[in-house]
Amino acid sequence: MRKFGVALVLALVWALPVLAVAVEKTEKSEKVVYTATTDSDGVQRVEITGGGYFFRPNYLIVRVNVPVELKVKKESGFVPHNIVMNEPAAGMVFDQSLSSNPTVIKFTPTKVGKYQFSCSKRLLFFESHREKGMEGTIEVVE
Ligand SMILES: [Cu+2]
Repeated sequence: MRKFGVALVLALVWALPVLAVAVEKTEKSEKVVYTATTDSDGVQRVEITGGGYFFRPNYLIVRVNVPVELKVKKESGFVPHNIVMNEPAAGMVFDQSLSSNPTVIKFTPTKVGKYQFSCSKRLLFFESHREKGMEGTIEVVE
């Protein structure tokens, strides 16, 4: 009985860090939706912050055929990040490194659908930033 108790405690001690990591991962990939509105000058302005290892918001909803100005910046820290999308058929192609000074990416989405963006950085043989949670979606709607 006493042996069983010790084994149980050991099992819990081993499991806790695993559980903690699992929870952290879920939080990182939590979906944060932002629906763009069109300013009086006819532009949809959206801001995205990237960091280790997330984009916030990570799900944008924009109108088709209305220009978008995507202001991107990086959370403070030394790890380099970028934001990449390669959807020429939908009018959205960019590859922008992120810095703490915001940069504006301009495009006009031309096709309804859901398109992925991500960070393409990876340190050596480790998981890519995308695999760690640095990805998101632009949903283009009518
Ligand atoms: Cu990154």
